[in-house]
Amino acid sequence: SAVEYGLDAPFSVEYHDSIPSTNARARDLAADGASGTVVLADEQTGGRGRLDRDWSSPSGGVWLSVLFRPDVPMAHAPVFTLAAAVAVTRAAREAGVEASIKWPNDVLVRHGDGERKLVGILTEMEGEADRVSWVVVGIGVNANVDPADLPDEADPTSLSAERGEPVDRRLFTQRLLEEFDALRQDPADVVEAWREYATTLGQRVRVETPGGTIEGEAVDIQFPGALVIETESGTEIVSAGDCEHLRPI
Ligand code: BT5
Repeated sequence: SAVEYGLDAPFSVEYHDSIPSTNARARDLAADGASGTVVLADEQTGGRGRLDRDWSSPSGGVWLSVLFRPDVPMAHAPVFTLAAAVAVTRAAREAGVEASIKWPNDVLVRHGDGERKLVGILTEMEGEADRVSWVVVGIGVNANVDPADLPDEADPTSLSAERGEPVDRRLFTQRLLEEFDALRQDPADVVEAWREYATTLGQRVRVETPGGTIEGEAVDIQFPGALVIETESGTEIVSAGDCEHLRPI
């Protein structure tokens, strides 16, 4: 059944009860020349994560993709993943859920020593090196979803599970999009906002990259989104796109 979204958002919103993937739909819209569009769905039947992993998207979530055409070089596009993480963290905290960010693309809730995944973000883009043609930022929020219906190897959680009651998805999505819209206009400010909510900084981490494993202390994040790691043999800088897996150690 259609959710009464009635969003007053800074984007035009295309709503679907069910769709294979909002990112795939947004890419199609990009190919047709659209911009400033949000594709929003109650359920996805073919949701995707990074590296073509499955993203489980049952009814009750906030599965959305923002399509826009920023005037930035391709190499700056990762900053929009950070912007999305900050925006969704702020919206979750306003909804009473103490979310924080794990580099590069997860928003989590800590429980004792453990971390449970609340949100995943997938940014896709196309264009020339000196200017992107379009960016699609896909944000998957386990909103009013029972974590038991999500793959348990990911140790998932949801807004409703954390709150003990459902969240108003319209309000939540509206706040998320307002925050994202403000941040995407000032990419230079995003990194500082990100640091405020990051769990990763100060941790000892192990990062799998195509070039091998990097182990050390995560000390900072650099514009547009690379992680700075102090290892025994010196400083390593890992771009978000090169991170296959990050584990606290
Ligand atoms: C991500 O990938 O975290 C990015 C997910 C992006 C999803 C959004 S939803 C709207 C838009 N449309 C799409 O088709 N995608 C975007 P990654 O870091 O690769 O994490 C994927 C892994 O998370 C999977 O291998 C599972 O282990 C786990 N997982 C799958 N579904 C989950 C869920 N709903 N909640 C928590 N963890 C999940």
